[in-house]
Amino acid sequence: MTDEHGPGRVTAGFREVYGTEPGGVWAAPGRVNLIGEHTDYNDGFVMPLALPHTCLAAASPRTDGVLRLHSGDVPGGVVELRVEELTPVADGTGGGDHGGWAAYPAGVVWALREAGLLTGAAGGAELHFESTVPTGAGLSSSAALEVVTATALNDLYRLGLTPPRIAQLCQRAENAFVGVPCGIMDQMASACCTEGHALFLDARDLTQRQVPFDLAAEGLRLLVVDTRVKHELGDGAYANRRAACEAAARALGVRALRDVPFDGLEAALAELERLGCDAVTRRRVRHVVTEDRRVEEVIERLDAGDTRSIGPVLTAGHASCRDDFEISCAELDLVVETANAAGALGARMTGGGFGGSAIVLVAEGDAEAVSKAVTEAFGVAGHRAPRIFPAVPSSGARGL
Ligand code: GAF
Repeated sequence: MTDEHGPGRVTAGFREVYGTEPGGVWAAPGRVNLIGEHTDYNDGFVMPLALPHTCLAAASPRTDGVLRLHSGDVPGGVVELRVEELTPVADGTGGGDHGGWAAYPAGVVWALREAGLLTGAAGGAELHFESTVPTGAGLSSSAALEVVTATALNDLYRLGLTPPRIAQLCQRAENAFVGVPCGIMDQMASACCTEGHALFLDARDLTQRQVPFDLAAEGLRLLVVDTRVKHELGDGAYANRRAACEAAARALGVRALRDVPFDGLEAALAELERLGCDAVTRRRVRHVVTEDRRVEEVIERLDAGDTRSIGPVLTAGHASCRDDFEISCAELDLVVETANAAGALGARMTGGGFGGSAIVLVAEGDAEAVSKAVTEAFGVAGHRAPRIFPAVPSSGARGL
């Protein structure tokens, strides 16, 4: 990372805002998900990798219980809150407006307090953030903001939290304080990924395996294509997908859809039909169960040292997101179709859907032609030009 976007710049930003030197500087990355979409809240499998793009925080503790938050990326001044007064949106007290972006770090402080980790007068802090994770691109800029906050406070207050525990507290912040019903993938990716690896995660018990993912050694590249669209539909539709999955699991008498085995899928779908469950919900179930299987397939192929062969599995994952889970959109479909027609090995949407980004697996020698084909297709369709960059598997949250 160049110092232009590194510790020097965020330290200077902190100094300018607060007039003192920070106690330290921390970084937490955004992510792309290689495979395993909308499986995390079904207790299933995911396989994200961290991007080189990070949210940086320069921070110092305070002893008066005051929390001061400032972003170098968002216009506006310092947001000042009292730790003991932080109130989640979901408790019915009407504390809904936490000031946009500041709700994420404030929610993390709230979650630490609720867990009994910040007590008494302690727990105040001053933080200044600067991020290179594109926002609204489905690349987990919010999780990066949460995880960098928790990682900084963990060190400043010597809380002794492990990266998975940090991820859980950040998910709690987002679910209960901000009010977004996300799963655990993004926070785990930001907290736990390591350079040169994808993270194979079991979202039920958080067991994880770092899977070597050295694309350059195999003459491959993974491109991120940020479509630069975010459809309004997204927010309510995420909660709606989650509710449908949970209802189907209840109807089947299992704890989560992860408990429906791949070879028992047809029987489970027939049982749901018999119970009067609608065709849409049955398609949602089929996506989740087949997607868990695709994660296992990708793992098997990577373990066998055959990265190229994961391409068709990625493309099949996209078809399932598009047709069964219905979370794609015209722009994402256009990336996948165009990239594959132009010689990519496979492509799919990544993240929550309804816009955001796609990933494209491509031989290094074809990367330019594929990028050009996608950009041209966007021009012809009248879409804004997409932003395309390589996903280099990078490190999770850390002190700098
Ligand atoms: C979003 C959520 F935050 C994740 O938890 C996950 O469900 C993902 O959408 C879809 O796989 O990024």
